[in-house]
Amino acid sequence: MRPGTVAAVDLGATSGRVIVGRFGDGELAMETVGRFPNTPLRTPSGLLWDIASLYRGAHDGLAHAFRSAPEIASIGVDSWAVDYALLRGNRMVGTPFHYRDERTERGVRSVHEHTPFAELYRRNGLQFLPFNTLYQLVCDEQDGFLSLADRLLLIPDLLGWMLTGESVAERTNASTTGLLNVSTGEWDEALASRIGVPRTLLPTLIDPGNEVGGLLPHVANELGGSAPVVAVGSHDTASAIVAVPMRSDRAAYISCGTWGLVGVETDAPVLTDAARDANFTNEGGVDGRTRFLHNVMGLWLLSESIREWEREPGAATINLPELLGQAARVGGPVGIFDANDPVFLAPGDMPKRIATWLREHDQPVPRTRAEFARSIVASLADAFAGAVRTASELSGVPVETIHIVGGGALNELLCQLTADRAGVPVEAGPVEATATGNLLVQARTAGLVSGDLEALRDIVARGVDVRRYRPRS
Ligand code: LRH
Repeated sequence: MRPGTVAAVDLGATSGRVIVGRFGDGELAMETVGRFPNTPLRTPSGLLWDIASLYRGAHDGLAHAFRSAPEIASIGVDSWAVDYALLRGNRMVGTPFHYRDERTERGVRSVHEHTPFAELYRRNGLQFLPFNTLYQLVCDEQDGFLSLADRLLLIPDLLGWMLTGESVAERTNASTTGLLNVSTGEWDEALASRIGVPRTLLPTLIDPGNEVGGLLPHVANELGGSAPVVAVGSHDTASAIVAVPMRSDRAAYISCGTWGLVGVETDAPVLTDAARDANFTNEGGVDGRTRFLHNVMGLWLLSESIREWEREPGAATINLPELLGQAARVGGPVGIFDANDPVFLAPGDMPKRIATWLREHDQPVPRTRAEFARSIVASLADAFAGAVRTASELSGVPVETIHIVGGGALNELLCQLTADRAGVPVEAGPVEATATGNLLVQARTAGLVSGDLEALRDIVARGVDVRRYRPRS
């Protein structure tokens, strides 16, 4: 390992951060220099991302990063998948939609009218998620917006463009659009044109580790420093998987934040009918690996419930660790609901939807917040364990350990119940997996570290205190 410093911009669905990573002495030391909220906007157009405030947060965080570490060798940006901005020349055409906006229902109907899901799966290898980019694009096409644009940029590529003026499509995130051919890793031009997306809208594909470009002069000036933007696994989940300290031939991972992304890493896509029927996805990983996984609803169920309770008149702010402590002490059985049910996707009154689901399925309905939290965590653990089992069966990867990374690694009840339900030990950590994976890929490009993903994972394993949970009978 050669000493050096890189900076990660990591945008999550509820907050963003800028993290400086210092490599040296065989270890990575991370310093969070910027943290900012990501609050979607409900407007007459629909549910939108406040992209200007995200750029502001990233920008100010990077300025702080250069003050703290003027020697920064590169900058990498990652975010949630699927969402994008349309551009014409140097202007954005409107504000990017949030994937939880409900407009995509008609997009799904339109696409499936001419291309059945089984054909889509053969071509793009993706699980059905109603918000996959191609369904969103059909809505833009029908509303007359595609014809206004000359290109589309996924969110991390959009931030990259704001910083450098360069327009590219990083491949791991492009793999979530539905328009990338799962076998060739290239744009599926025939499919794009069938749904009315001109080839010219799709930027040149680049891989993690490739340079996007240098900072625009005014940006370098504002930030008080300069460094190239380098593509990382710009899909946050791709970056997170880089930082799972696992033996990928015998482990499963759960990248648990807003979503719970549950699966295994494989060398090639799994495109069987069984994988399709189980709604497993083949997303592109760093170094050409495949992320064979399933989206489970994740901590969104809990955070959206808390938001609802905090909206009640006179409500106090809810302390999450305290609530989880109370949930852990709930005695007796709680209702288990299907954490994969799409009724839980949209923003809104989550406790009410959970109660309705449980009532309709003759299950006990929670009476207190602690019981709700317990029901959510137990249902997630159930869905996680089921998805691990399915991932293993469909891929042939024997699972001896389940790694939980991301914010969910801090949730002791969730980790323990997942171990219990799966009958497999859980290793929890790192919490900041996404930023870690982002920094590691940049460090490799900068020549600070070398080797394959296993070598990068060794660095994580050496530096992180993993917490172990044995399954209880
Ligand atoms: C997690 C995530 C996930 C996608 C969803 C849109 O942040 O990127 O991998 O499916 O957001």
